[in-house]
Amino acid sequence: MTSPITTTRQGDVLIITSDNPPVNALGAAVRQGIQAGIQEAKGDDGIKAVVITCAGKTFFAGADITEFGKPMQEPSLPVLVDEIEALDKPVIAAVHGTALGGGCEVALASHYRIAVPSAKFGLPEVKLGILPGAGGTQRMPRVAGVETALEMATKGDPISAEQAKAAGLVDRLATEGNLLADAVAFAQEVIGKPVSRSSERPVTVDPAVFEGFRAKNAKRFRGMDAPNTIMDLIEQTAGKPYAEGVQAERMGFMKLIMGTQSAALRHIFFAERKAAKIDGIAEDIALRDIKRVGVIGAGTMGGGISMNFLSAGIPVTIVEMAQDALDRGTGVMRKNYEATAAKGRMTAEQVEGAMGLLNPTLDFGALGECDLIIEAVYENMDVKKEIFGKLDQVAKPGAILASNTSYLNIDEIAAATSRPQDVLGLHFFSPANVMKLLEIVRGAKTADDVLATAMAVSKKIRKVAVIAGVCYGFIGNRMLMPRQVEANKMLLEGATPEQIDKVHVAFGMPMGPFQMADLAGVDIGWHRDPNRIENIRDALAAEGRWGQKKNAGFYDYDEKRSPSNSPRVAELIAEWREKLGVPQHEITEEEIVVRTLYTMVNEGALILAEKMAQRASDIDVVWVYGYGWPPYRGGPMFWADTEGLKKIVEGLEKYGFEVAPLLREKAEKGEKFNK
Ligand code: 3H9
Repeated sequence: MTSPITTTRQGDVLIITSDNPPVNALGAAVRQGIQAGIQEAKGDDGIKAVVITCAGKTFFAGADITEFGKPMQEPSLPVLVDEIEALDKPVIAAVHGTALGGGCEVALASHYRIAVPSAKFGLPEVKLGILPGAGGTQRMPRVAGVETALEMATKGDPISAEQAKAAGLVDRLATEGNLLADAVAFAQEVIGKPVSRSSERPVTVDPAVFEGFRAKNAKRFRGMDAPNTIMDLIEQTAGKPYAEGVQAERMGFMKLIMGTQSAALRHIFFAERKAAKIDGIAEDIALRDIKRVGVIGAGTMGGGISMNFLSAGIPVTIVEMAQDALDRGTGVMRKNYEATAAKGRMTAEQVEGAMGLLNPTLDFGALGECDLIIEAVYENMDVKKEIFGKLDQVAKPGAILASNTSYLNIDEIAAATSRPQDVLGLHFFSPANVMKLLEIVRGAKTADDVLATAMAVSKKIRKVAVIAGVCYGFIGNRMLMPRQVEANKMLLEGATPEQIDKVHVAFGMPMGPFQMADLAGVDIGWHRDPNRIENIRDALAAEGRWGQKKNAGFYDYDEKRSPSNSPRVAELIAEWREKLGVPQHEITEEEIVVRTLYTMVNEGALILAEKMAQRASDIDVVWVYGYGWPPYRGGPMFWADTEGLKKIVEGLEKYGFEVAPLLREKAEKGEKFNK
């Protein structure tokens, strides 16, 4: 087998080039090749300096994650980076694309770093539940300071080459497109100078930095093993010799990689990528060209959906029925962009650039110029059918017609047109310009190329998309239903909203079912008839307790939106308990877990058996990216596997639920949802 590493010479500089698509992961063959290159430099007096660089779209994006859990092939990455650093001839890392994880560690072990301005540097290991295990926790504080090291290693977000230069991580910026020549010139300048090894630099230790960082991020890192381990490690080893530090790093790495959280996070990494694969459709199927998108409805959803495309440089025609609604909608979009700009995440020109791609109109016929049209009006089948009937008249042949419905039957909507093959669901989550998840709903007649095009478009607008079948609520909302039903029942049986929410927050969710209701609006889906009060939620809505926006919902809120338990809600619950004569019992944490989480797994098993999701890992992706399921628990189906399917079946039976046949079958066979 040919090596992904080649070495070439330019004068007395040895260039070690990796070509290991798609992302130059540092697999065994790459490590062996680099090691051989370093040996070559060591043994040849004619070589005075080394440049390490990569072909293709990026510098090394990290260790090869697919090797984790398999027997290690020599040299390991920690050994290799030490060998790079130990060379007594200058080594220059020439970086383009993303130097991530092990890739960043290779750069840190090199004596100098040169990067093109578009390059990025990051230590994303924490997102896989592990820590930088090839000296990163030790070299980064020495090169860029403790604060930058803490930020990068515990949060995992990459920084730009400019930021890296300001932090001392990059020594020189190269000209875009001229990286190798600039790197060789740099190498020639430093030939003969004593090499500066990162591991030999001192670390400046200020206890206040750790204290401040911990305090600021306590909530963010709640329940998460990796960032907490990384903080402890950097703090405990700062000021200690490098050799001692890397030993502690190794132990921390091994402990984390064996843990369930890391397994869950790695599962989600691959699940997200697997979700993009559509069963039964060839990856190279010809796609439809999407040059302009149409959006029907300039409300919260329509506006948010439009922003995704505008931000990606795709022109949008947005249609409303009345001028004031159109103006209000476009005004909100502009305000949202300006808020992003105020936070420094967009320039004023970018705001104008995005808004300049928007064509707001009252003319439905203007949709005739669009290649993809997304309907985002309120949830009513008759209204949607009428719109799709009209759309059928104006849309050009081959245009993709999508509904943003959260629950309704896509096949029924498609039947209102003469081209059901062009119709599908594109279910965005609110706020649509922020939330990563997109459910692509495949109708009975949706054409393969329509589905594949939607998947490709979702990538362009940086969504994580999952294919769902036509069923009430698709994947996410369908699984939410049993949770809501049981949470409400438990209120009547003796639980309090805070008791149920607390269990969910302790589990790692950003909020529990009642906190979520208050945030979304207790009035959502309410029939708005104050005389028709059928449950506690209706009672709250009828009293104007619509949630956070009214400072009152299932909780009371002060002016800072801090919640407190509401005596009025307790009164209302008590009234309903008495009125319905519901027997009371003490509700334990176990009961809450079974009734609100195990029931979701049960519903997930039904969804899988009905083939409404392509695979269990797709369900996990939906919950992690759409509903705040803690990624370190891997999504409901992965979590069910770690909890034990037998235990889930027993729990469901104990509380009288009908167990989904697929769940029972897997439990009996000792199988898992995710292999
Ligand atoms: C580490 O470095 C540990 C060390 O500190 C210590 C070790 C001792 N390995 O995302 P894409 C695959 S931990 C193997 O769609 P993009 C990916 O699965 C690592 N495979 O592309 C996909 O395969 P497929 C720290 C990898 O352009 C294909 O490449 N590094 C790896 O949207 C394309 O990926 C990270 O965590 C890998 N490391 O984004 C970085 N990375 O086509 C993880 C990707 O079969 N990677 N693949 O589905 C990323 O963040 C993105 O892939 C990247 C490119 C930004 C690089």
